[in-house]
Amino acid sequence: MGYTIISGDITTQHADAIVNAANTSLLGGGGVDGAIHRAAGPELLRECRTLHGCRTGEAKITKGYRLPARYVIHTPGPVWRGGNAGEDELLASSYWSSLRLAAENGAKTVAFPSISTGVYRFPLERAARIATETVCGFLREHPDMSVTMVCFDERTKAAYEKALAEYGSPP
Ligand code: AR6
Repeated sequence: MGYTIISGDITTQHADAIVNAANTSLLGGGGVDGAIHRAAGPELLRECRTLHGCRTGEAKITKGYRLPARYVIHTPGPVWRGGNAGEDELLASSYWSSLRLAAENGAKTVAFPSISTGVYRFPLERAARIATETVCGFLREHPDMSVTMVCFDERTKAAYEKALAEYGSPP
């Protein structure tokens, strides 16, 4: 199956690429971003400094350094501002841009965290629905790729499982 939901820590995933829920500076932060930088080592920040940031909803790629993953794809998801500031489209764009960058770099297996649902406060169920539609839509066009959604807590995992059940049959 092309799309799998698990609970776990994204820094231990043996995927071709893991996605980082970054901020627009790409210079690190808390949450999953902090965990990825800690696990990858200081070389990651050094490469990130050469990228000069990234716009919300877009994505940039680096090497994975000490991570088991070959690449890290950094995408700043939207900060939740109430829902009328383009948040839905920007979140979909974060997933789509990350997957397109993975495909362009030959990464066939990609692991995502739940983008924007931590510090950025995007409502979890709404984010899970957007992530599911976007990832499954992409996988239908790229049947050679597979995606794992790595959920850090049970509430997040339950939301992504519910969204997938409502979406219908995965690719
Ligand atoms: N593996 C998988 N998921 C994780 C991990 C981990 N090791 N650690 C946390 N999560 P957040 P955001 C989950 O806040 O909302 C940073 O400071 C977490 O439980 O990391 O996109 C950046 O620099 C939640 O479900 O990302 C930005 O400034 C999910 O990852 C800002 O936070 C996302 O939570 C981005 O905020």
